[in-house]
Amino acid sequence: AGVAMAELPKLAQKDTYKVGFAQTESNNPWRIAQTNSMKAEAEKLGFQLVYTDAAGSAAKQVADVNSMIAQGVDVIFLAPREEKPLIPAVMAAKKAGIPVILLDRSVDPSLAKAGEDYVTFIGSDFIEEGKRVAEWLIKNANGKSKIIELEGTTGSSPANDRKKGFDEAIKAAGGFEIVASQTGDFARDKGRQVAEALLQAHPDADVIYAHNDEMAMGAIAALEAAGKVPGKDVLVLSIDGGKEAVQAVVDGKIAAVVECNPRFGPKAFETMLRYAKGEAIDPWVINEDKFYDASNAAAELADAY
Ligand code: GYE
Repeated sequence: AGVAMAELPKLAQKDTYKVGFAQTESNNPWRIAQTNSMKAEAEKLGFQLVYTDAAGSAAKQVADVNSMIAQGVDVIFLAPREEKPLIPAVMAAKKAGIPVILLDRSVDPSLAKAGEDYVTFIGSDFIEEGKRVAEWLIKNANGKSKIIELEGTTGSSPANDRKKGFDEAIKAAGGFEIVASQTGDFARDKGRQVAEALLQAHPDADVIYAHNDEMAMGAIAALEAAGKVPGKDVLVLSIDGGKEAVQAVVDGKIAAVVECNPRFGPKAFETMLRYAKGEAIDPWVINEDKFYDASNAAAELADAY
């Protein structure tokens, strides 16, 4: 390996760029809002956007990145579906001299490093998100204690970290039990099916913590189908803070939501242009998340994506 290989590829300063955006899937409002934000910002700047949708397949996403490399894009924004399978894509781009910026999800830090293999990870602190949900529950449980956890996509950084942050805080607090924890793949229908099965196995569960809004909405459908009242019999907690979920907080069906804002466009392109200028970029460009519960949901509804 030559010296150049050890270094992050540079990005030249130009009037316009051909920019790749490798999206992971488009089956939920969060993803659609993110894609729209990226497209709108590229258009605003007059940059060409090469957009791909991996349709929920890490293998397709690797192929999508390889095709962007073949098309000679200047830079690649990658939303890696899972932490490990996208490593070869990051390395292939690096080898081809194309800088990669990770959006919204990260890769396994023991296998690829910011500032070395990719420029930076732009996104939320998922451990903190899980912890904030747990802290709200610890304060507001009112005797409820048996938790069903609906995990996001197995092997994805938000699923790993939202679980870690929540589980550790819940364990440290004492008095709670996670009676079941299973993946719903960040998807509404899968979340509904898994919640339905877990509610049957654990009829005394009185809290559902979903790693995203889509699964929370699925869980609400499962609760209602089982004749239970969300917000009363069972507290539903979520992460993302889309309009539908914030409305569900207003309606009392979701107890609390940590925001995870999908509007990445302005920050993504600003970071890219700072990198082209030769500015030092932090290994992690952290997004700040708001928090919604009954105290502020109505006032915040208009701003939710
Ligand atoms: O919470 C979820 C989406 O990676 C942060 O992925 C993102 C998550 C988001 O499918 O709804």
